[in-house]
Amino acid sequence: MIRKFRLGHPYDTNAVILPLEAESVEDFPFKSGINDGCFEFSFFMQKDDIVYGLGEAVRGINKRGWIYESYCSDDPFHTESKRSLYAAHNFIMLDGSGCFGIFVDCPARVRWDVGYTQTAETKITVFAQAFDIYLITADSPREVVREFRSAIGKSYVPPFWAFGYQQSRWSYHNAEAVDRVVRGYDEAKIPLDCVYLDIDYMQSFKDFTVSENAFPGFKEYVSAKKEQGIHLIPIIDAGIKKEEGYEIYDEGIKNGYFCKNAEGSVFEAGVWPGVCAFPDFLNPEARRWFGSKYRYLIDMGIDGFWNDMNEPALFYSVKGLNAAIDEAVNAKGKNLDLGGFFHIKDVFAGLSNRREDYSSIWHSIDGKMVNHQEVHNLYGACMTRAAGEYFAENYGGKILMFSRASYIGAHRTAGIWFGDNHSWWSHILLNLKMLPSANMCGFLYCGADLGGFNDNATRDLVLRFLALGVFTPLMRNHSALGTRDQECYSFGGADDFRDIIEVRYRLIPYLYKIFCGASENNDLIFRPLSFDYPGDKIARECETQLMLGDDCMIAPVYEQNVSGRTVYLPEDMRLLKLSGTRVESAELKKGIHYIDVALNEVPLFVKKGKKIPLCQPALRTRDLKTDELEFV
Ligand code: MIG
Repeated sequence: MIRKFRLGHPYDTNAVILPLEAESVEDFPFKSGINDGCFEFSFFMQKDDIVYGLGEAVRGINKRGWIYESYCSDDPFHTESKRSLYAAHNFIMLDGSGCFGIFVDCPARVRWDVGYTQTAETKITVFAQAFDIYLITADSPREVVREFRSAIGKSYVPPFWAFGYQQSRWSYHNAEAVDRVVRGYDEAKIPLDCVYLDIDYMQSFKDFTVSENAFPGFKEYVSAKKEQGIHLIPIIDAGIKKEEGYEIYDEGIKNGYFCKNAEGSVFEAGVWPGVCAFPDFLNPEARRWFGSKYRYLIDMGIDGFWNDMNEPALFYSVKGLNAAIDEAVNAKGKNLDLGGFFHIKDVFAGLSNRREDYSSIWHSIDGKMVNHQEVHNLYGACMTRAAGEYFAENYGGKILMFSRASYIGAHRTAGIWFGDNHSWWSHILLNLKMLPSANMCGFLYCGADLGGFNDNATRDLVLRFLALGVFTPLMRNHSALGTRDQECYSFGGADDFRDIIEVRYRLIPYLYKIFCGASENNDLIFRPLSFDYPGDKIARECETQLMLGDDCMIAPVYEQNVSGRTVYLPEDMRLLKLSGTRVESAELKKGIHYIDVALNEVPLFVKKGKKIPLCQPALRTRDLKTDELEFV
């Protein structure tokens, strides 16, 4: 059952599509009240209760014992100490002494104190005067998720080829660099479907332009790659370069499509191209305009995009930078004491993504000026909605789209990736833990940067990361500027990498079926073990394994210098070790086992009486014979 409680006149976020009568928030059956102008409510947790949800967030599948904040943030350090990442996924649920879910439909900041201040209490603070809160009750956590998901609508299904393996880097600077990647994979006979274009394919980082120097004859180039079965996926950033004569900027100015300052001038901040204006994605007309701009690249044969920097990320606001420079100029020649020195240092260090700059942004929504803080968490989602709605209308389901920032609702038109992780072993597990949480919030097409984005990767890390990535709908290896190469052919011994990626291609028909089923039935692809074995204490506490679809369990290796890992089987299962076209199989009894997993193997645990279809691998998804299946 779903009930909806309303305070004030909330902005329509487009998250929930099921029409429901709103009750007054006064009837909300939780301890609640207004504190400091914010709405607060709380529920108690028994010792063994589990709290799930919050989608893309740090820490465990069980969110207890930390404080989280929904405030889309460009933060490349995904450590335990953080409260916010790029997304705002305001769905949380309790499983144990009760079974219910809560969705706070409010695009302003929301704080989730899940037993941080008071161990046995979850306290939720909504930093707004108008919102809807949904209360979902059902008999089991999986039912709560299904019920919630049916209210927010079916999840995005990408084109089939988007289940192939994808290679990215910031950046493959030009056509030669892209060709080297394709050649590298083809020569090593490792499957590949997509190569990514990061910001350097553009002219001076301007959206919807292509550098003639880097990619001469882009349209022909795209179609030549297409013939080879390779999709090129360009990045689109939120900021639009301030430059007279640049069509997008000029049109935005002429039509008033950019975000404003309080006094009505265009809000300006620095990102990659230097000073930028920011499309007012909250304004439906501006959204339609921006969405139609993707056509420039689609007409060149492009059929996939990733939307970046749409929290929005701000390196500096022009106002903030000028003030900082004034302070520095003032300090020149002075004998700065410790306080004085650190003040100047902090002023510059604090220029990026300042809340005070966000507060100075204004949107025009239905003719009304709305402060950015009231809708901050919708900015990226609306950028993606702009593209998604345009694609749905004009290209029905043929375009791959995923975004960095997101809000529930965006799951209907796009996927997400989990942003700038690190080449750290701990981030394999973080990737795993986000998967069921993202699924609860409707995001099915998702994945992390395999191999890790920041820092240098090692061969074993990339292999282990990929062995988890075999199961994630978005299977993309991506890394940052200046880091060590981490393409599958970069480390020597490419055979091991082929063995892993071929397993993915063998599983694609099966994974695609699970994916479409989950979208169709508002279900999860990945579930915590506790969803399936609620009475089993070890399963309930398991944070390193996941149920996959209705037949399988996965348990990737996530530590360095180990020959395998300990796995808990909540029932008798068959262990498959998949490697290239090899399948090793062993029956295992319920209980704890240490299993050996070589660097070129993918372990998969199959429940009794289930069969797993495999096809022959191919170098491209288009060459897969998806109707010639063998069953294990
Ligand atoms: O400030 O476009 O998360 O995937 O490679 C960094 C460059 C901007 C952040 C994205 C990352 C991408 C990078 N971008």
